[in-house]
Amino acid sequence: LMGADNESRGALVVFEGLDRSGKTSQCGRLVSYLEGLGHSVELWRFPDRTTSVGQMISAYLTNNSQLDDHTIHLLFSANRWEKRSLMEAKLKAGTTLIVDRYSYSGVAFSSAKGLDFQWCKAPEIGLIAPDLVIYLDIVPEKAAERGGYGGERYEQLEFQRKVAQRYKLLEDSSWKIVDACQPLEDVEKQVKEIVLEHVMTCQKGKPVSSLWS
Ligand code: DGP
Ligand code: NA
Ligand code: NA
Repeated sequence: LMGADNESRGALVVFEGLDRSGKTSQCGRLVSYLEGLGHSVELWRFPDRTTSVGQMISAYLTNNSQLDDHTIHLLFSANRWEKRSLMEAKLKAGTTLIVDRYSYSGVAFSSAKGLDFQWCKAPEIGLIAPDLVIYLDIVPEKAAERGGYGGERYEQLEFQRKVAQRYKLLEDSSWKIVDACQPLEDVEKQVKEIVLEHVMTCQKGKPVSSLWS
């Protein structure tokens, strides 16, 4: 069958947004929904704190270690690279991946510290490009009110404001913006509609491509 591989491949769907924008619950709900429709689907997240690189990242985020800004940036990127081949294999085998954060977090958070924007993008070149990025859009003040932030390094209002500005510079044609200030159920409904309309049909025949495209 011509093009059978591409036609049957899974979609790479990435969720992005500020801390406390609701990504983690929306990812979980979407995975359950797609499973219910009979799709082969897996929930992934970055950073993946289970690997040895991920454990270094986790220690940094919980303020149990100090690292130079460039160093931690490259570790976050390495954490995505160590999963790249598995990601490609899953997609080609027909499994859709719903991913909680990806390269956009990498660039938005590090450049918000003042690192050069293009320098931040460079190590992400060659990672698999998402078919769809769902940006859960929430004003930083609203996010901060949501049960308060936990104690992790980046969970501060002033810093999250800068991250939001950087995210705006990363928006491209693969992005769909969802108003995350709405009730959870309304966000969920919109996310499902977007995924059904733009991914579960559109990725047919579209080969896996690379960042930044
Ligand atoms: P999470 O486990 O999704 O809450 O993410 C942990 C924190 O790390 C969160 O504040 C976002 C930030 N983060 C996620 N990915 C990256 C990255 O690639 N680079 C940087 N600098 N920060 C990241
Ligand atoms: Na967090
Ligand atoms: Na999260």
